[in-house]
Amino acid sequence: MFITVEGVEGAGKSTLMNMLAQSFETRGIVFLRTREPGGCDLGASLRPLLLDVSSSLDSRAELFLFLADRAQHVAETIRPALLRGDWVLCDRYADSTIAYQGYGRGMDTDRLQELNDYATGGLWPDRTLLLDLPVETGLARALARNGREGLTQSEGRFEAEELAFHQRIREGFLARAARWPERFRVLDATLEPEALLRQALTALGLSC
Ligand code: T5A
Repeated sequence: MFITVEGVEGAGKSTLMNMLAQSFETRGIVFLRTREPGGCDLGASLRPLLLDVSSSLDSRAELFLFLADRAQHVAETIRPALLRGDWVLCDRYADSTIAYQGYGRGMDTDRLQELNDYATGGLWPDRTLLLDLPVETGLARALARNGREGLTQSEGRFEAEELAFHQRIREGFLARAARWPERFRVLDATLEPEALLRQALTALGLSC
């Protein structure tokens, strides 16, 4: 089973994925945990270019770097794991490109869908957990976390965008969830982590 976790900045994806990973281990589910950008060696090299606030990337260059990461990530990591029969739990994937570069940056979403099809060889998730919450809440969480952990803005190029950008992204994710209801499950990310985990497990057809 190929599972992706999506959402706006600070939605709680990493926190939920930590809890899901623990739950899968307890159940004896063999799985691979990965993320984008940066789930393969190529992506690890691209990640600083994509996320560093000091990068000044043209939107199309940004798009193709995300797609290059994804193509390699699928070929090298995700598809082999699925062929072994492992579950794959991925933090962001193609829906992020369509939400951020499409709805956020204003690129043509149908074209982005096609480019993602090409980059991934048509591999789309079996289940996408969309963590939905007001963008102000997510950004505040991300900011508080960065402060607590003493992080700089070194990975904050998208967090630094204006509020309207993040709002368009939230709406874009919700539009995709409405278009593909059999794949998406929209979860209430304002819930406490334990309650959110229960929603996620139910969405994956697992007992709580
Ligand atoms: N991007 C990515 C594109 O533009 N196009 C693409 O194709 C792709 C793949 C990646 C950036 O790249 C963009 C999108 C992103 O801007 P990233 O560093 O990987 O950036 O970061 P994000 O994926 O955005 O993740 P975040 O760092 O914003 O946060 P998370 O993982 O969603 O949230 P998390 O778990 O770290 O939680 C944030 C804080 O909130 C608390 C946590 O303790 C933490 O302090 N928290 C909660 N608080 C209350 N209730 C809950 N349920 C909570 N869950 C977590």
